Amino acid sequence: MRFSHNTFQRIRALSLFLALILVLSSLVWIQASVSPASAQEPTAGEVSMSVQIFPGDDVGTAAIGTTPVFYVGDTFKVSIVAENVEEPGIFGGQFELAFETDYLQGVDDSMVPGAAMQPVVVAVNEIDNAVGKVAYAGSRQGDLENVAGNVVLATLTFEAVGATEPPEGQTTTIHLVNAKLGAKGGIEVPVSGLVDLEIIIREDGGGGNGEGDIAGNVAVEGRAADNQAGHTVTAVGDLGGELSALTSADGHFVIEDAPADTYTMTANSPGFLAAACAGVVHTTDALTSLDDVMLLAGDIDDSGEIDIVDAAAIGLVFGSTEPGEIADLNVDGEVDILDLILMSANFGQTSEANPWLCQLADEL
Ligand SMILES: [Ca+2]
Ligand SMILES: [Ca+2]
Repeated sequence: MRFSHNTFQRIRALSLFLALILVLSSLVWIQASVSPASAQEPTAGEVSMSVQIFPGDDVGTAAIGTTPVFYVGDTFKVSIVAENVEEPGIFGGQFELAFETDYLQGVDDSMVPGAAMQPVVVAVNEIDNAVGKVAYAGSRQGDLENVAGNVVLATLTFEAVGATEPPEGQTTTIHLVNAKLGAKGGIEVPVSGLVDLEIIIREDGGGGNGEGDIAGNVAVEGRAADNQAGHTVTAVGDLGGELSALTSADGHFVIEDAPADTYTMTANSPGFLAAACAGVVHTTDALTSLDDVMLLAGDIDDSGEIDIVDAAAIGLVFGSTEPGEIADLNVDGEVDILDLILMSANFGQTSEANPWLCQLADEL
């Protein structure tokens, strides 16, 4: 068989075309396989800093690419992270956060340096909830190496105090400003971008007593039913979480949005015998409602036992009209025989012998 000149040219053109496609597609393949790695290795000077929700916290409906949602009363942790720090790394960093005080408050003393920076010299650690500002400056301490990679400079806790919605989708922003990084020797490491954190805050549906809450009533002896404010209820989870709430005047308490866990609940109030209830299984899709508890009067020193030490403690301040005196068990403004009677009637009682039967209804 003999090809005509034309046919030969067509075959040659087709071959070249196919070869070109092969070369192009392999280039695309090389590009595709190289891109992810190169994204993790930016050129020098491309360090960015961001405010991030601390991993592991309950972030409501948040998923990648969506705005985190919290409810009024929630607390959440944020980390300030230096990202893509290349060798030789950083030795210290400073930053400020600006936030809207109508929506957010920083939790006092909650700011701690990131683990990778430890041990660390912290020169500035301020949370100013009046103006909505956080300031931090910390450097590694002593003869240590720089650190590289994604470096958490510090972590702090915010409380959501006001709703950003409605209108739906309205957010509040934690702005990252005045950020600087430096390496050993006092050499500045340029920061190319600062990434803020936007969040949505919603009113809690019905202000508690809803799905995921733990609620009940705590009263103390010797006081009127409408004079039961300020007793403490603590929930300690088997997974290590600890939550607490105070009673309102009618003795009601709500621990809002408690993570699913098995809790030991403890009710306590100064001057009264603490009562505990173990093994409270709580899920986030139901209200865990506990049975009422009445705390016995007279454990002045909070030892878990009403004994001679408590009697002596009342004797020591007998006749006192000092406001807030713990021995004034019935809060009538004076430590007198009525308080001693309340205590003496419980002489010998212990917390252990007087548990909070918080799930009585379930057990019957
Ligand atoms: Ca005692
Ligand atoms: Ca009294």
